[in-house]
Amino acid sequence: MEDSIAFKREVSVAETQQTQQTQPTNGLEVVETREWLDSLDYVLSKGGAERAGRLLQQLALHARRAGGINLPFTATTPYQNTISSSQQPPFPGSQEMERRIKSLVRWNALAMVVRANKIQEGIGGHISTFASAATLYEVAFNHFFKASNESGDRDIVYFQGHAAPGIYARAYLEGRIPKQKLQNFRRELNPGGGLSSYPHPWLMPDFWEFPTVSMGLGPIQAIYHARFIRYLENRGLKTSTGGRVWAFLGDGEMDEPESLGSITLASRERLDNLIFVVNCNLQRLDGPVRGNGKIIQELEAIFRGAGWNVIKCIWGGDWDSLIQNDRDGLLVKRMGEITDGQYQKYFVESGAYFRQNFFGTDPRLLKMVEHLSDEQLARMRLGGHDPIKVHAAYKAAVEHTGAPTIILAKTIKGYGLGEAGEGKNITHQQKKLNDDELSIFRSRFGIPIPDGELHNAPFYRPADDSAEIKYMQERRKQLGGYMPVRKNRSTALKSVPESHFEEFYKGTEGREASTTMVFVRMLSKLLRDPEIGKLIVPIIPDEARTFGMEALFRQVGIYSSVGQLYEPVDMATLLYYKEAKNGQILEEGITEAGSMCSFISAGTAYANHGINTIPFFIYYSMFGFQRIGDLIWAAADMRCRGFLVGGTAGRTTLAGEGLQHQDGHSHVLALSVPNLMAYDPAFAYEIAIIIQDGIKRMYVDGESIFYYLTVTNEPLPMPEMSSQPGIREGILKGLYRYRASDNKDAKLRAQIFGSGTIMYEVLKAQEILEKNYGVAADVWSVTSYKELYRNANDCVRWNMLHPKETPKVPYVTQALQGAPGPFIAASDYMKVLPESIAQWVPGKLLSLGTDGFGRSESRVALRDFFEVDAKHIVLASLTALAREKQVEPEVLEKAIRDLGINPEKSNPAIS
Ligand SMILES: Cc1ncc(C[n+]2csc(CCOP(=O)(O)OP(=O)(O)O)c2C)c(N)n1
Ligand SMILES: [Mg+2]
Repeated sequence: MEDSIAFKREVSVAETQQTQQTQPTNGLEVVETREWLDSLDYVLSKGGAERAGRLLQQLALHARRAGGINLPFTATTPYQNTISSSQQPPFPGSQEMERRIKSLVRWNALAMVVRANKIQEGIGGHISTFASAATLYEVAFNHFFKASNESGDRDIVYFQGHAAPGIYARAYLEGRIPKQKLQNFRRELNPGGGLSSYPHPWLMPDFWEFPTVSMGLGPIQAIYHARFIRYLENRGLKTSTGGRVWAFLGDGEMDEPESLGSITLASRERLDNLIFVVNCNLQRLDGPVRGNGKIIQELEAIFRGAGWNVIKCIWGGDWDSLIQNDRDGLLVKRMGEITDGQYQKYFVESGAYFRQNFFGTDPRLLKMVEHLSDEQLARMRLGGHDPIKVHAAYKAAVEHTGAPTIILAKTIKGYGLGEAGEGKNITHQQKKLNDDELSIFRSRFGIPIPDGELHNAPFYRPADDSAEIKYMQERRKQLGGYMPVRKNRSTALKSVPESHFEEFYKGTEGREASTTMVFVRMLSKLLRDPEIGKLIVPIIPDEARTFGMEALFRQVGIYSSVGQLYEPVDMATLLYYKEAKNGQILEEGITEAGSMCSFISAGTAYANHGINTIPFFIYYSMFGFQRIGDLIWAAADMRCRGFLVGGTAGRTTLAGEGLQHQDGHSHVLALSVPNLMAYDPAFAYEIAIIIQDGIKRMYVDGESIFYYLTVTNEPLPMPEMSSQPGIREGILKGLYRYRASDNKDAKLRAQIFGSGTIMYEVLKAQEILEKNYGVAADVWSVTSYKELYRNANDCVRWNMLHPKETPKVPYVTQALQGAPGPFIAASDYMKVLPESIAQWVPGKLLSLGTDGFGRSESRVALRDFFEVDAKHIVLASLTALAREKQVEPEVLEKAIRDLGINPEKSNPAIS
């Protein structure tokens, strides 16, 4: 934080120096300056911009050598358009027609929000975001967004979440969304269906592709998506090229760490297929983005510094002649002095105020605008509202090679709302307009709705054969079709090869292996498969060695867009660090957020690119849900497929690492994601069954689900899969009897649940119970509490709604029916996880889990501390029996002593 404040100060100091030092102060200097500028103009006109640029560089070098002049570092350029009026290309369409279409879109977007709130007070919605961005979108829709291009590829567009009403309004005019749905904006459950508040592929799977409304997730995803497209191309999985990724963003949104955190990846990878368009309306929700500074300059400095092509689009055509005549740079100096807060004031004030406050500081400035009336001055358009300027910026962006582009377009928030909110601090929340305000807006944009009908803010769509509708349809036809459109563009896989999994059914014949090792071996086998091998995308945030995955470096290579330009230090070894242009592993470095974005790109490629890539993102489980939970939520919304693999998981299994690393709650957090399958397997064969079924369900059957698996680093012998009937079903549904007690005649019986590596503690407890306490316990492997919970809830709900029908019995109840004795659960996760199914267990459940902070210790000590080791499982089992009066309290007291448990030890949940 401190850094960024310092950086901002540096920028504004540099800016001030730039403007102050370049101003000539006396007569001779003025003449001298003129001469130099004239010479430069001559070189520019004769030799072009490149020649002039070289000359300036030579001058700077000469100045340094000859006079020791070090020009101050400036990350910014003057507060002007990057593309001057003389450089701007002619507008390729009918400006008048496009203005009329844009007005129609504006009206319907506004009407949608106003109507929704008239019908239902407080339903919400946003008018001002789209109002400021309408030109930015319309120019793109009419001239740039390619639904398919010459080589069969298409553009990918991340629409700013709060601009959704404008995107719906356009789709309505295109005839893609019926009026009834527009009427049900934000009321999706109304008869006939409605429209979701923001872009949600889950809710509108034929329309929206990317959920962007959680700010910052759009920009980071766009970067990784653009890079993933290159990955697909370089690996030969995608033949067509030329599609671009556009991300439309708010200037306030750029404060999110995710917005800026990965921008150097884009320049490092030379992603000239990526374009950010930042709508710089200078406002966010509460007020100005940078009242005391200038967001455009700040973002320019950041992105130029990161190696992006920056295009500023600040002033509209109304300013052209003033800027051209600003030979002494007075105007540009004044433009650079004004803070954003003050610019916002100009938006709401009169032309007279603008004249006096902005131009009035210097008589020469006042003279520049003496030919303009106050009204004309007040209407001087900004760059982001001028289609010619916006078109010029987009054209330059798509033609730029070698680097990504960011367009910084200055606009007014709530543009067109006038007194109802234009440029005002309250404008973000504005969703109601009175009749007068509606009338002014209607007249300003020339919508033919009579006064008498205005009150209800009716939608307006001209006939299909009207000039406007025909024009917009034709433009989209030329660009390959409508946008946004989401659909599954891939063909389902035919089957999942079972042979790769069979080895794991057999177990390790006494050898010890961690489930992480098992998983890596399985992945390595899948990578060799002739059909799906190439589709697998292993993603790692700099933890491959932690997970024992380094063998894959050599096997499939690490993706690098430039290959390997150096001789790796370990070249002589078998498993050297091999980077290659067609490398398959995405070794992302230390960024779980970036890795998750790659996961999303790969997991949604079936829809976005028609390619069934299967991502496996393996990471420290602690840095998943709690670190990047919002991206996982977005992945769920996007119907993303693939496997999230939480490595070295468990609160007591990852010894030594301590509080920040030991994960005892990711499975609790996983409960919150509706379409996520979450498994905590104990054995190799369970992992094999789960992954095999997962690939089938996602890529053969096309289900909109994805997976979370935890794997651990404790080496243990992996048993063979038994041939008991229903074992596969049990593994997938979440529970099966792993080892029944042989002693069927015992008087004391218990049922114990184990999962993950705690399963081995449960098995030890089973032995102790039988040997020392005469308790015959059956051991159950619970692979997924989440699945059991979901299934049980489903049954309860169905039974409630169908009281006369035969009640459905939850799977967990069915499976455990008739199992004698109390139930005990032990998990390396919080107790709430087993407790979540307690009411459906046919008997009392006593749960052991790892509530509390982890700490640095050995596994043995940690399991004792968290009370999940064999001795605590024995005690819990005896306690459960005592509750049922089958065991005397004295037995418990003795057991505590015999087992070496300190009853006064501190409670791990709050220690
Ligand atoms: C992560 C996150 N935090 C907060 C919000 C709430 N929010 C919605 S819009 C908004 C202001 C947006 O300002 P800006 O990015 O400048 O967009 P504009 O509407 O001005 O184009 C905020 C804070 C959100 N949507 N996402
Ligand atoms: Mg804004």
